[in-house]
Amino acid sequence: MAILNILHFPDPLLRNQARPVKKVDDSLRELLDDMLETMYQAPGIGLAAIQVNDLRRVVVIDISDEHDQPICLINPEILQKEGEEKMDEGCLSVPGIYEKVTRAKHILVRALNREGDTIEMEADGLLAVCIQHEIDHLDGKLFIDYLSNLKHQRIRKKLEKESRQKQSDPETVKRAI
Ligand code: GNR
Ligand code: NI
Repeated sequence: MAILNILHFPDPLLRNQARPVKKVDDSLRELLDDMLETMYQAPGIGLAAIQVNDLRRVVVIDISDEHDQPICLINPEILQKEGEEKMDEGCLSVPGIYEKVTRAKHILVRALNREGDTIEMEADGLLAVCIQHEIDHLDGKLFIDYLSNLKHQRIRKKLEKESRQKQSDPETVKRAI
């Protein structure tokens, strides 16, 4: 197992489109395990492979407090959406920013599980929000894309500044050497 490096906005790699997985094998299960470990450590309730610079179309989610209900979705698709709900969202790739986003309240999802079986699941509440947020990542989309241009620009400037400060931080320079 390994902790993977999470990319931060405005890294252009976060705009990549993920590619469907053709075969569910041990190499894919290893990625899923590393993603779960990375997500729990962050800590977060979801992670898309794109966020760790892997183009495979997979996400991991666990909204339980005990970190004992991991969900792995491979090639996930939303088959049905119903209703609307506005919820506060955050993202491990946009650290420190929390904003309200409107999404479907209830969804039906089809995906492969880690054994390669096709599964269908219904979700609402936080789980539905999280699944929609993760599938957006697989299509190069971030939750801040739903905000006004002005808010989007402000967030970009704030994170660009933080990233510049990190680059000149003596600890970061030491690690780079
Ligand atoms: O940890 C996360 N919390 C969260 C809260 C509200 C809506 C979506 C999320 S997902 C986020 C982890 C993440 O960035 N996944 O891509
Ligand atoms: Ni995210």
